[in-house]
Amino acid sequence: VETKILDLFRKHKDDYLSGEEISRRLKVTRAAIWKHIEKLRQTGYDIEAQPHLGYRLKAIPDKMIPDEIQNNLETKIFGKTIYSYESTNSTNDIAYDLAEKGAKEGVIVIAEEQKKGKGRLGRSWASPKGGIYLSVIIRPDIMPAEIQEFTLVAALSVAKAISQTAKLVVQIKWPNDILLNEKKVCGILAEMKAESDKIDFVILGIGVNANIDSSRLPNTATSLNEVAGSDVARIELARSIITNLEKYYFMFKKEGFDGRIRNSIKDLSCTLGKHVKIQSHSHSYEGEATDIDEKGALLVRHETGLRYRILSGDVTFIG
Ligand code: BT5
Repeated sequence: VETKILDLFRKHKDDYLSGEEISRRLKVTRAAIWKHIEKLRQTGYDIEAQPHLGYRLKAIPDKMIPDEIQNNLETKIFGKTIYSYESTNSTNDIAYDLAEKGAKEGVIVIAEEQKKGKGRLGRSWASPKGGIYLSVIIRPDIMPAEIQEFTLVAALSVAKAISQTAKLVVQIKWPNDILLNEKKVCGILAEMKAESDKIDFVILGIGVNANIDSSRLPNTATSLNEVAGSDVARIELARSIITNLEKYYFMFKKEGFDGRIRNSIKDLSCTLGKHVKIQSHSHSYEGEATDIDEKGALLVRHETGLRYRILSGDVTFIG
């Protein structure tokens, strides 16, 4: 019923709707309507009540409410089910559990904040309120070694979403970062459950520093509102992230990585052409980053002419 009430408010933007009218349209009693309005208020909706006039929606809360994200969400499967949390340890952990229990492709978990946000290799991800913490379940038919491609597909999707909604110019730093003004504004963590040659599922975890004061972030980080000068619309951004994720995931399934996706990633890359140092497992490599290959690996040419193909690692720019 709450979703239906919200739909009515949306259709009659800025108008008052009498309790009688809502009750007639939704075929529930006025007392019940009042209760649902109270519930919406508790969620954070600012609903004004005027004697003789009725109810009016003054403002929606700045919260990642599934109903708001799903409103006008034009996807086939991504985001049709969204689990949202005010606070949780890690959205990736919740999505992993759901996937193990059989949750379908496209199911999404979001949180306002994370207590134990995870980066790669046991590192932590600062996750204060104001950011976007989102994990999506996918079940691609690929080999475990191909997971790197999905990290890049997710990075491409988020980069497009940020430029489309916040109108900011961002770049992809191989393998899993999005940079804004040369500082990290988003990180991607892809986790999977796989047998030797088959993937059961992949969790794509995305953390975006949307509206966060930089004092709450590491020195190497920035946030969208810091650069934009005002808060960005988080719901719109989340909706765009989900839409782009589905778009590029479907494109991946149809055309593979090596084609439009790879080209777009290369276009947005700030890694290519740079002199880089890469720490990968126990090895360290240095040289010029020359290409991202058809499997998402980074190709590096050392000054001696030696060439490396690197699947994952931490990149630092030199000089
Ligand atoms: C990442 O790891 O960049 C992956 C981050 C993924 C976070 C999402 S949020 C939703 C989902 N649920 C989770 O629990 N995780 C995912 P990595 O490349 O290892 O980078 C981690 C490093 O980035 C840290 O060691 C810090 O130096 C830095 N860092 C930590 N928090 C940051 C933040 N909020 N913004 C920018 N940099 C940060």
